[in-house]
Amino acid sequence: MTELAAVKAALKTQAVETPSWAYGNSGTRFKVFAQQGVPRDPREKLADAAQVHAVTGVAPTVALHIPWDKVDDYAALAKYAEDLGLRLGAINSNTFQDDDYKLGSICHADPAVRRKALDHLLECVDIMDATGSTDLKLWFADGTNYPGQDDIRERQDRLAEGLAEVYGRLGDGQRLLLEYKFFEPAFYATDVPDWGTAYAHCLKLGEKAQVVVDTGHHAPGTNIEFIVATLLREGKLGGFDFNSRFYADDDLMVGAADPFQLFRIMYEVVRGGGYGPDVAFMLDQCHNIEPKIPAIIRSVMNVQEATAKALLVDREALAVAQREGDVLEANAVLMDAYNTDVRPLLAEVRGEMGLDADPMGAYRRSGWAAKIVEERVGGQQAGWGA
Ligand code: AOS
Ligand code: ZN
Ligand code: ZN
Repeated sequence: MTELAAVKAALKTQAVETPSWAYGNSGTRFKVFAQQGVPRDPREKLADAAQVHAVTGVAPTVALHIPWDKVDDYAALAKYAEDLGLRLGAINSNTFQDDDYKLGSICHADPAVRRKALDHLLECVDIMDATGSTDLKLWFADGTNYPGQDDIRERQDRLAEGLAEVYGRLGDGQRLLLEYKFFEPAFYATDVPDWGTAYAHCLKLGEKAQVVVDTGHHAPGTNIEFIVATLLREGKLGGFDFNSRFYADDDLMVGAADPFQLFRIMYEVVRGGGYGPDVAFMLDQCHNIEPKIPAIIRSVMNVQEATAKALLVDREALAVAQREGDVLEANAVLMDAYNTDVRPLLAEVRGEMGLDADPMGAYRRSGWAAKIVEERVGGQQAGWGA
């Protein structure tokens, strides 16, 4: 296989998971601008996700959020997804929207609140059993706002104890993916604030526990690709929540704010052997002012473009320049790949996959947007917390 053929083959196997909540109405704490035609239930979210997959060919799975996607029969929902050509992906838990969780969930000082949170997490594993999902994605809003508010170390003990119980419930082929976030909603001390804390817990839990890197969850200036490289070296990178940000956890379209950062991350993924089924490439975004389905299509395309550029890096030339200490040449090799216009290559790849070369245009022409506006009245609010 020529090198280009290998790049194309790799691009054809790409899988980007879209989040159910991105299809519903969302907003900031100031206002939710409701859009017409948004899904009213989980099935309609899946129907929208199927449109994204139909035009991109690389978005075959959808992440669910419990209870936002609560249904009576999860196996039936999985079957419905299958009929649409999709699969259900990560199950995202919610231990942050009930009044009981004001001071935390599995880190709470009150054992009754911890029990409630744990029962929810165990229920999420039951749902995975029914849907065939392999990943339980945990993000905890737990933390404190004021110094002295609670004992930081005891909260870690409670966290470890809770995670161990959930971990023990995992079946074969199931993973626990632990997400970190440096602040918000807690403003003083978040209980899982950084990759180091997440990594330490996952290491103690065992090989089914891995870390999720949400690209919007770091302090400004953080070198995320370094974290990616480190976690891959340790076999602890479980997946990504992709989105982009200018300030904090903005949840904008991935690749919109900083496509160069996305390329650097994808380069470390490719370099570290993480491009494949063992790392989940999920989107975690909210489309507050832009039309949702096209925004998700654009996001998937942005990930594809960054991936194509990462795959195009001339790694041999880079290694030579690095060995020779040729700083400028090494940098130039990387930048050559980044500065390549990969849109024609991706258009070719899509053609070879039997897809329209222009996913955005294909969606526009499909008539789906007008159809859902006509058919769906009173669409769903995605909920807070993305
Ligand atoms: C919260 O900030 C996190 O990014 C979560 O990954 C996520 O958005 C949430 O779990 C979705 O419900
Ligand atoms: Zn996230
Ligand atoms: Zn987030």
